[in-house]
Amino acid sequence: MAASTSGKKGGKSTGTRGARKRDTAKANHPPAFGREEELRALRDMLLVRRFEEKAGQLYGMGHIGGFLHLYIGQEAVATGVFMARREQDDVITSYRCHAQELLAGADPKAVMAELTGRLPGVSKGKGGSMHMFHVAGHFWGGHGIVGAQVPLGTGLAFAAHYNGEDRACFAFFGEGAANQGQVYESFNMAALWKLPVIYVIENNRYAMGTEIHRASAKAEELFMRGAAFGIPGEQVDGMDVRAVKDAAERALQHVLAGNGPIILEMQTYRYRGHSMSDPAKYRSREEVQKMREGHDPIEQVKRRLLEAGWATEEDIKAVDAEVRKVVAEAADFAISAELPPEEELWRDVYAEF
Ligand SMILES: Cc1ncc(C[n+]2csc(CCOP(=O)(O)OP(=O)(O)O)c2C)c(N)n1
Repeated sequence: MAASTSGKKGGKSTGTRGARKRDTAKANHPPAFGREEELRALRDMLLVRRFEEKAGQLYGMGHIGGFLHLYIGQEAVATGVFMARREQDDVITSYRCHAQELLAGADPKAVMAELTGRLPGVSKGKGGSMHMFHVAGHFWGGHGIVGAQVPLGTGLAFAAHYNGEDRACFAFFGEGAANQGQVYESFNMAALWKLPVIYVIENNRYAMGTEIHRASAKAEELFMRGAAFGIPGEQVDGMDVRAVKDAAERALQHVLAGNGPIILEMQTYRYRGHSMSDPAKYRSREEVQKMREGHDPIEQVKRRLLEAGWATEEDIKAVDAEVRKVVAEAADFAISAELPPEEELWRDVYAEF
């Protein structure tokens, strides 16, 4: 499932002329996790999944209005990247942003309260599902305009580079956004100035209802999209949290060594519709079922924990129960918290310096 245009670990990129295939045997067997890493991955992915399931329920009950894009199925991508990133590294993404917000350290209560439009929400109830930030955790949103976060993420990397700070940026975007002009303008500047930015393409195969082959040339090789700029790329099994963490770690070393940007194409899948209003009739039930049964990122971790004897079924259930409690408390808080008063409409319109 994985290929690369760099072929090298960390170090200097070999460029993209004559793209090299990565050692696929190795790519299919990413470095094993230790017990603590497996348990962290399990907890983090369960937190994201249970949070999203609860958000979906609250939407159905009418507690959440407007847009709601869920991350269910894609948990390994954000989780693996956050396991690799250092505290000071920046992260920015699209409207499908609850996972990154939680993993950056935002309080689940405040995240859920943002979804229900309440004052203690992370954006004071004024941003909603698509516009959440966690500055203390170096998470810069949450952007509703497709692709807008790519130049912004490039700018974050420019700031780090310009100020001589030891910081890189992970800029996430979908495979649909990968066809946009602003993405290539960003690639050009990032490559020209050798900016420490890791472009994470979350290839979940559908941009709203459009299957990737209907919209993208060379749909099987999105990791090659930086070729004209000399940006190396790698295709990663985005359903395997170990593969994601490994690739993100190597990509981080690459950009921090001053080699300029790199692209990681995460091959992933979303189980639910694009947003809550999408009945997802453009694909078969069997297709979704096949991914759930054969590739689910959480089931993979559970299986490995059990096989290694690092956890029992009861231990795993206990982690799930603890996460469910956190999420249930977040939901209770979010439906009862105070609504923003009318004067909040006029606050935060312009930045104050
Ligand atoms: C500039 C712009 N064009 C169109 C839209 C409407 N729109 C919202 S999401 C989306 C599809 C994006 O798909 P992709 O980048 O693959 O991300 P995914 O939703 O799969 O995570 C579109 C066309 C928008 N929000 N912004």
